[in-house]
Amino acid sequence: MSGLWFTELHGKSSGITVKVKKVLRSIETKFQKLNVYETEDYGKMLTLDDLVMTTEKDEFIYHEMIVHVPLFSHPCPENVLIIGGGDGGTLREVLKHKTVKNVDMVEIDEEVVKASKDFFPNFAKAFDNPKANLIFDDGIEFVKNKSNIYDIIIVDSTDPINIGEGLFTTEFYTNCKNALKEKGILTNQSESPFHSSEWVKNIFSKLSKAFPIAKLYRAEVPTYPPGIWCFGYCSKSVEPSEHFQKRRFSEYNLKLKYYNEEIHFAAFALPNFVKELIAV
Ligand code: AG3
Repeated sequence: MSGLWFTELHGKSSGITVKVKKVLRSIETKFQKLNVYETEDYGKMLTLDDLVMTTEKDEFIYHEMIVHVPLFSHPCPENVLIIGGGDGGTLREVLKHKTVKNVDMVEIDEEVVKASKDFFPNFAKAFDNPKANLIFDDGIEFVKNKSNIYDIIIVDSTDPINIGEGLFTTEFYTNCKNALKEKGILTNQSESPFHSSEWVKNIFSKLSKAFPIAKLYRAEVPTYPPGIWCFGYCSKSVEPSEHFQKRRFSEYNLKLKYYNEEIHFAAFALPNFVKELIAV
């Protein structure tokens, strides 16, 4: 294979390889290695510590799913907290909801936001919205000792290694639960059951310890570790299928590329090997 290629290894002996037209940024931030590539097939691509975070071509799948499943389950989401999500894709989707009055976005690494502003205009436009309140801080510290504040918390993090690790503990999830109001909902990215089954199992077991309602739902993200990609859904009282906000969903009539009413329900249907993985 001639030319420049980026490879993310999934384990030791397989992975994803993408042909690169141009390296747009390559820096070590205070927290991690950050790269932006112009790729042949996926548009611009952001990687952190050589893990694919997002690409222009397939970002809609992950961002729509981590956002609209909880926001169209909640009866009236007004105050939202995003932890991580520095590229702005999650924020952009949250701001499509007219009920939302305020979004706190707590990102640890300013350079991720800067990269988004420099290279991903379709994400970064969200930062200019007056409802968006950007905070550069450690999400783990931010949620400590907060009680009854948010309707929705979305944890849009990297993998459970390095700086991401603390966002996958029972203590952190319990702090999130306390920061949520009674009808509050948390979603997070919960990895690939095909590729990293132990992570999925651990994440789910911790989420279920912290919340009375804990579920996994799924989507397919072509540039992430293979097969199914999981999201955690947790709440103190709001069950996603029972509470689907049909009227609001129809009224908004959002032009989305992945999420729709059927997907809202179907995403919670899990293959047997995943059910077995998370069975207690
Ligand atoms: N969050 C990253 C999901 C994890 C991807 N893992 C991997 N490639 N090994 C995405 C941030 C998008 N806002």
